[in-house]
Amino acid sequence: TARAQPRISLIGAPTDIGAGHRGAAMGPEALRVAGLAEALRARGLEVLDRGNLTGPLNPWQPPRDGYRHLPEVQAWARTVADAVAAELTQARLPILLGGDHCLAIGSIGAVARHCRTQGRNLRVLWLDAHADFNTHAITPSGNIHGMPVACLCGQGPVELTTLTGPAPALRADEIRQIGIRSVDPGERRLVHDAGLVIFDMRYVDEMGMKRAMSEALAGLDADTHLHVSFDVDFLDPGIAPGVGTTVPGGPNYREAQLVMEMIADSGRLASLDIMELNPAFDDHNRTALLAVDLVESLFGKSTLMRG
Ligand code: B3U
Ligand code: MN
Ligand code: MN
Repeated sequence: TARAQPRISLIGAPTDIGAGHRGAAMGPEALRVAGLAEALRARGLEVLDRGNLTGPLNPWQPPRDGYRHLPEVQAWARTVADAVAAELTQARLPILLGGDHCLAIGSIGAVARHCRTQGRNLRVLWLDAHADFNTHAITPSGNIHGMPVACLCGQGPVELTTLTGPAPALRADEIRQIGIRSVDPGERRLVHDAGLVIFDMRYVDEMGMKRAMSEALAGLDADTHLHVSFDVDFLDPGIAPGVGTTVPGGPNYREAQLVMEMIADSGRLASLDIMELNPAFDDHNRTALLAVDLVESLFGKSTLMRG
């Protein structure tokens, strides 16, 4: 049976406030130039581009007490949370165009709050080279884009852990991480102690992406809200050079397509972040075009009628 087509809202968050390199602030425009809205409309989806949010400029300061730009990150994440919440209230599917990954504290915080008030189950798929589970005590950089998962799970500064309500916004058992291949020494213990379920590249190498994704998507029910937080550095740098922190050995094109197709087949996708795209590192917008291609598959482009 045909499912109702989601009504999509694009929300630009042009900032690199939580990153270690400048340039992710140009991500939203690069995704627009690569034709994101047009590609989704060509799939028959209704798409509204809400334009860009605004927030503090990047003061480019060293870390203070283990955090770079904490007040500015809080301001951006709050604005993102409000914008995402407004779309969910209108039963629309928000796509956050990052911007660096610290903003997922806002988007996922809003999604989690929405699910709690609606009594819906929540599953977050975190596609990333990094676990993003650092804290001020163990971060090698002070960059808050390395901390959003910890913050969402209640570990972090009160300014970020209670952004959208009482901490924790998320339970670790609601998250599945895929593609992980860079975890800092102190972070290793934290993700273990938190009980995060991680399908790292070792797992993908041994078991295959199909198995990893089947397990990551297992247990969704008709009422589960599925949120995908797609850090573009998830992809192998050979196909996706346009990110600030490349890590070799990521999913190739076929594996990435399979990830998106299996999510599409679940029929549960209800919100999405596209994060860390950095046009300053890209080659003629190649990585943005790839992200658009993958998002088309996420919305069912490559799915044949089966059975
Ligand atoms: N784990 C490192 C590097 C990093 C995390 N996320 C990104 N880079 N994009 C850190 O600084 O926390
Ligand atoms: Mn990330
Ligand atoms: Mn990353």
